[in-house]
Amino acid sequence: MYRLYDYLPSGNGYKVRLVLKQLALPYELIELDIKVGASRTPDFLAKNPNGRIPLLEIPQKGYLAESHAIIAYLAEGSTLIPDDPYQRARMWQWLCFEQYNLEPNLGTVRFWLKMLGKTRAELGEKLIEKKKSGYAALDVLEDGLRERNFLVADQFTLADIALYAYTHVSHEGGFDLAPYPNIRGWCDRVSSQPHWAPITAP
Ligand SMILES: N[C@@H](CCC(=O)N[C@@H](CS)C(=O)NCC(=O)O)C(=O)O
Repeated sequence: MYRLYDYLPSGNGYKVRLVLKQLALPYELIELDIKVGASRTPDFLAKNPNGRIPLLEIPQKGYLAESHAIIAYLAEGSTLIPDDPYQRARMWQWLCFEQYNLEPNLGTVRFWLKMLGKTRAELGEKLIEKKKSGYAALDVLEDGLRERNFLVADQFTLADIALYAYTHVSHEGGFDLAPYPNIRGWCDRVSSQPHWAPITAP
């Protein structure tokens, strides 16, 4: 059975849990409290020298880090990855965008405000910059969803799971999705998929 090292509020971890659920793959969850450095212990660093969750332990193989590497491994051969090479590349385009433009802004602001309890005054200019970049990423996502049910190939893929993870909880970082009707409709479609579960569900 797979073993997943994770922290339930993590959007990166949530992507992996959603794919495991979607594909009905059984797994054991090992929860680590990253707020108190549980992913930075010598024991965990021996498993993932980058000191971060999610980390998947694959029987007879080893450890796999990085949410998008993990979900691509798990979903190999399923309908969550388009067959057509161009559509598959477009899925990867969104996955790369998520890691470079969306998660570092939406995810980080949420972590600072909700998980670490930092105040806006404490964060100052740093927060303003992250909010600006986060809204720029939301603009791109809103445009990418124009007249589309899902991001790629009109089918539910890893791109939807990965971009949904931090977007649907972006209000916890103070982002307002009211001006983004395409994103809001898409979030409803993603959460209506069979086997969907809320972010903190083990
Ligand atoms: N690019 C990585 C990012 C992983 C990451 O940033 N994990 C965070 C939680 S979302 C973490 O483990 N932070 C704890 C730490 O850095 O000590 C992925 O997509 O999995």
